[in-house]
Amino acid sequence: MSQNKVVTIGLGYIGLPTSALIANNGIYVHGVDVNKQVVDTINQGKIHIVEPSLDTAVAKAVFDGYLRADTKPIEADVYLVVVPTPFKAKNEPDISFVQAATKAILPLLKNGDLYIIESTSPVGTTEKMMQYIYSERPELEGKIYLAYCPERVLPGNVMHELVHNDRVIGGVNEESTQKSIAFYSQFVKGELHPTNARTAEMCKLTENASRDVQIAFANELSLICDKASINVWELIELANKHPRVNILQPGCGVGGHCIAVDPYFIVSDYPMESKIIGMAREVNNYKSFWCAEKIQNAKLQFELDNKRKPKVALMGLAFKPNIDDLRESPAKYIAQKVLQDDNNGEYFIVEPNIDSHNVFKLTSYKEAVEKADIVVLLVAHDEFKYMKLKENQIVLDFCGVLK
Ligand code: SAJ
Repeated sequence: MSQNKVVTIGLGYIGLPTSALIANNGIYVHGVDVNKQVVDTINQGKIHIVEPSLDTAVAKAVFDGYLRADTKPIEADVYLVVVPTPFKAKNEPDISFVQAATKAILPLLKNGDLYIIESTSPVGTTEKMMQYIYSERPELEGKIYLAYCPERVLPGNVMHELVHNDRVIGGVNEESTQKSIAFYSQFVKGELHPTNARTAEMCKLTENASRDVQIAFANELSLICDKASINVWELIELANKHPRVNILQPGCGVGGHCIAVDPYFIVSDYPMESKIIGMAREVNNYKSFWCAEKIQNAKLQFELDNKRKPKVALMGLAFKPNIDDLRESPAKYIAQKVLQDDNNGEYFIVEPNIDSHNVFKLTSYKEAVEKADIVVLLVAHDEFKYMKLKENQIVLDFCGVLK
C-alpha cells in the first residue's frame, strides 16, 4: 500500500522524528505544530530539540522536498496525532490537545482516510474520538479507518528505535488495524502486532507503569537497607544472581515525562483496582522527599560536629544519567527543596550536560568536589564515576555511582 500524503499533528520529541522517518521513506509529510517558531525552524531544515541523528534526518527530508511544516493541516490520506497528553490537577489526564488536533482535521477527512493516535492516552480515547468524528460528520461513519499505535522509543536512541522496535497497533475494527499495519510497514522494520484500540492504549500505559512499579520496589528496598545497615547495591546484585530475579536500580526518584506520568492515567480511571500502580507512584515520589531530608540531616550533623555550616555539592539535575533533559526531574526537585529549606547555605550545583540554568548557578563538577564538605550524588552521570573524593568528605550516594 502506498500513501500519497501524511499529516502529522505535533512536531515534538516523537512527532518530528516520526515525520522525518516517514518523509525519508519517500512519503510526503505535512507536519503541523501550533508553535510558529518550531515550524519556521523545521522549514529551514533545522531542529528545536536535542536528539542524536535527528538533525540530519530532518535536513534531508526538508531539502528533498518530502517534509514541510505548517501551523495548519491540509487534506491528506493519513492523519497521525502525536501531541502531548499532560495531566491536570488531581493527576487526571488532559486529552484536550488530542481533541483539538481531531477538531482541526475534521473538515478535511474524506472516505478511505486513516486516522491514528500515537499520543499516550487513557483507555477509550480512540473510540471517543471516533464518536466525536461521526457525530460531526455522520456521512463518514464506517468509511474511514481509526487506530491507536503508541510509540515506545527511548529518548537518546529515538531514530534507531523508531525503525527497529516492535509496535502494537490497535484499530477500532479489523479493517482499521490492517490498514494501519500496512501504513507502518512502509517504514518500521520491527514486528507489528495487531490488537484492538483499547488494548493498544492500555499496553502503552502498562509498559511504563510496569517499569515504575519495578523501580518502586528497588527504591523501597533502598529505604529498608538504609535502616538495616545493608548496602542496597550489593544486595540487589546478589539477589539478581537468581535466574528468575531481575531487580532494577534505586535512585533519587522517578522522573521524565513518561514513567512518572503515565501510571496516573490508569489510577485516575480505575482508582479502586490500581492499588500497586498507585502505591508505586507514591513510593517513588516519597523517595525524592526522603533524599532531601537525608541531605538536611547530614548538614545538621556536620554543623554540630564542626561548629560551621557545610559546603554542599549537589551532583546532577537531569532526570536520568547522561542526558540534558530536566523535565519532571527528581534531582531538580531535591535541589530546589534543599535550597528552599536553607537558602543561607553554601551550595555547588552541578549538571555537566547543560551550560547554564535560569534558576541555578552551575559549577563544574571538579570544582564542586574539590570544595565541598558534603557531596550528594543525585544522578549517575558518567563523569561522576571518575571524580576524586577526599578522605574526610561526607558522601551521600543516592544513585549508586560509587557502588
Ligand atoms: N530509573 C531508576 N532506576 C532504574 C531505571 C530508571 O530510578 O533502574 C529512573 C531514571 O533515573 C528516570 C526514570 O526512572 O528518572 C525514567 O527513566 P527510564 O530510562 O526508565 O525511561 P524514560 O522515561 O526515558 O523512557 C520510558 C521508556 N519506557 C520503558 O522503558 C518502559 C521508553 O521506552 C518509553 O518510550 C518512554 O518512557 C515514553 O515515551 O513513554
